[in-house]
Amino acid sequence: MRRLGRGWRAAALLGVVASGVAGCMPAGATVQGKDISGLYDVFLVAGIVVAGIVWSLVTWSVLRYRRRDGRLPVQHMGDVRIEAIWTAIPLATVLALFVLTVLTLGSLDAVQPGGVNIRVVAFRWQWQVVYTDANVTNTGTTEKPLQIVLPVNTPVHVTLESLDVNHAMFLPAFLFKRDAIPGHVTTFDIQITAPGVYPGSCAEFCGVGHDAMLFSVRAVDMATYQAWLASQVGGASLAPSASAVP
Ligand SMILES: [Cu+2]
Repeated sequence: MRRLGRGWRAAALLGVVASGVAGCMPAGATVQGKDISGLYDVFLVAGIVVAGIVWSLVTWSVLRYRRRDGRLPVQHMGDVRIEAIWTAIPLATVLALFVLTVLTLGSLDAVQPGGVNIRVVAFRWQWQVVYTDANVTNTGTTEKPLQIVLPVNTPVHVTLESLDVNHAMFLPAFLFKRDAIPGHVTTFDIQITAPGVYPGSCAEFCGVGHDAMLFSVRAVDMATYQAWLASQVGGASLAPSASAVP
């Protein structure tokens, strides 16, 4: 019994560690990221429950039926009721997680009305953003990585492209990564919920300059965004256009 108690303590410790890890994960600074974060939480809790049940039962049966006098415990071969239960429970669990995943993917791909439009272009080895509503283009350099300025609490329609090889737009604080594939235009929406500067990078090894593909998103209120965008139109800070991209 003393060992059984230890098993329960280990299971409880596992729960505490898993909750701690979950607490360390970013909550998702976008509406879409919060959906992903909610899905992570469901999977984490389901994993803890399943691991707790399996490890407890394994520990219990190992200790309870450990070899003593060579006699076999009572055997339950071909018990249809037990087999039906241990087939139905995992099946229902996996189906529930599958349905939740499909629903979350649907909300991630949903396009909201209104908002602002940007085109993000990845190339070896930098990022370029085109504010298509204002015809403003900014390109990052190794010395001055691209900062994409966006309004908070507004749907942002992003069109993602690559000019050469596979890249990936990765924003850890948004719990978001999307591949940029040459010849394939990818579109998605993000809606940032809190002002701030969110670092991003390329998450697909794309050659020797891969490590230079850093960028950030600066989220500001709508008035600041519009003032900033107006300052960029025809301004001296206008970065090289797409024709300057190698
Ligand atoms: Cu890249």
